[in-house]
Amino acid sequence: MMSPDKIPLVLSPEVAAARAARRPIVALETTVVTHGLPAPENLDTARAVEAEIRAEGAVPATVAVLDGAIRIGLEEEELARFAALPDIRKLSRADLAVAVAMGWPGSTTVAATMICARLAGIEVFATGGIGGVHRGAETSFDISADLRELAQTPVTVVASGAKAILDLPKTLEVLETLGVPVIAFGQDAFPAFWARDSGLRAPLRLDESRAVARVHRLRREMGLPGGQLVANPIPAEEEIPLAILDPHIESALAEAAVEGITAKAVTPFLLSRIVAATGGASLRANIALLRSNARLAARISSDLVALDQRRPPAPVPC
Ligand code: PSU
Ligand code: MN
Repeated sequence: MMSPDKIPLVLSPEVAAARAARRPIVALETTVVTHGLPAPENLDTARAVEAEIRAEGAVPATVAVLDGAIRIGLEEEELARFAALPDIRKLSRADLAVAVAMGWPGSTTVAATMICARLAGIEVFATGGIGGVHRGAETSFDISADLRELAQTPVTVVASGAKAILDLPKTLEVLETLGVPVIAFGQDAFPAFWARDSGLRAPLRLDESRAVARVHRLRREMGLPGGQLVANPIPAEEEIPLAILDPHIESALAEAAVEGITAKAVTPFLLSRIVAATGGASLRANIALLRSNARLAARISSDLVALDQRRPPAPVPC
């Protein structure tokens, strides 16, 4: 049984005010800041993503574990201080409570951010790419906890699909097994992060943020647990086609195998190798898609607020 009063959950003044006023809020993860993007672009991007959400009339809530508390919403200086700490752990479902109890600083993955968002009553979350089934999972068993979290925690996650460092067909199969709606936004193809088209068709497609919000509400009313994955393709001007990235992905994977990288270290290792291999290009694309996902998430969150405010029409007097 969840007892929110016993959980050290600290909302920033801005997020607390937004909650009280029932304004739209969008959660943001911090593993992308601490383990996904290089400095100094990581902090610049975090700020730019928050600005996109504000520009759409919503409030950003950046999530992290700091000083023994789950923090929902960080001031700019707090985030900079947090990101500069030594040994920030990458926290997923398994580690979140341990880090809070032990006072370890930690950034939240997609799975952990969904858990924290739900605790804070936030229903929409924007990120870049979700974790998934790694290539070779049939022997390594490396499947991100993000997938099961999508199956059990009622948060809509806006991401540009998943990176092709993963096994995308297997990732889609597992999401289907788990009953997670995978909704391509505005196109038929499942996007592959830097590329708009993974070559795979997404199981579902919606073209409007309002439709995503309606489905989110309907799932709750039907008592269906879990969230939904909204796969938003990178803006066309910024995309890097798969053919250009594939060789870099292959060599990053080979390097990970040679160096014996496993478990939590796999995703950050591959990400850093690909940024290095593509120079600025993949980083610019990464920033563009994060901003674009933040805008879409803000619109979905605003649409949810609008749905909740819609009262049934007054009865016709006779
Ligand atoms: N994919 C990206 N960038 C990221 C991540 C994934 O393109 O920064 C991060 C996210 O926080 C995601 C996590 O939840 O990595 C998945 O890690 P793992 O595969 O260890 O579950
Ligand atoms: Mn893993």
